[in-house]
Amino acid sequence: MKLLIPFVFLLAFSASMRVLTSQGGLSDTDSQCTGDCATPVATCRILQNENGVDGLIRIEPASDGSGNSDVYVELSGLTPGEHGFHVHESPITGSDCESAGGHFNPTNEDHGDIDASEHHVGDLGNIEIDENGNVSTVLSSDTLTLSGPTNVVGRSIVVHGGQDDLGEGGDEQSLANGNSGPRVGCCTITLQGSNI
Ligand SMILES: [Cu+2]
Ligand SMILES: [Zn+2]
Repeated sequence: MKLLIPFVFLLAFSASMRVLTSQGGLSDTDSQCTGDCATPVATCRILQNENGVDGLIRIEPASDGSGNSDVYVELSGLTPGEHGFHVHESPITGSDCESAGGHFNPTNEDHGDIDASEHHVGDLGNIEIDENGNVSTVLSSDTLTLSGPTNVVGRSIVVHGGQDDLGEGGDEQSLANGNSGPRVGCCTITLQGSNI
């Protein structure tokens, strides 16, 4: 009995310490998770250019746990209809959309639609512009990411003046870039710290 009392006391003491430690641990984790632990979000801002195109694109991991990336697109100043829309391999130098280079294609595939069995990682298909020249849509890509070999951060997004033939054009250019026409808007993709 003499030994039992200190033992019980010790047990109770160590249990209360565990609770304190775990509470402290939780709040520590919270305060550290404003940076690396938070959901990564990347944005790409098209500043109004001589074509009159501007807008914002935001990329973030899909919240459904699918591993896809959601691409939120809000653009204005475009001509109504379908416009090719892609991630290109290089950042934009100045305001020259030609500096974007070719489509981002780390897996060395042919050009295609966003959900085709074969397509460039950067292929996002066409975006549909309404009669007022605007688009507000969300695309879902199962290939591009914000880390690893298919990371698009530091690369660029280009919106084209014409429709992407999605690799079905029957010529060599179709399998390279979808014959999407001139580059009417572009921006460099940059990583934001957090979406909180
Ligand atoms: Cu393009
Ligand atoms: Zn492509």
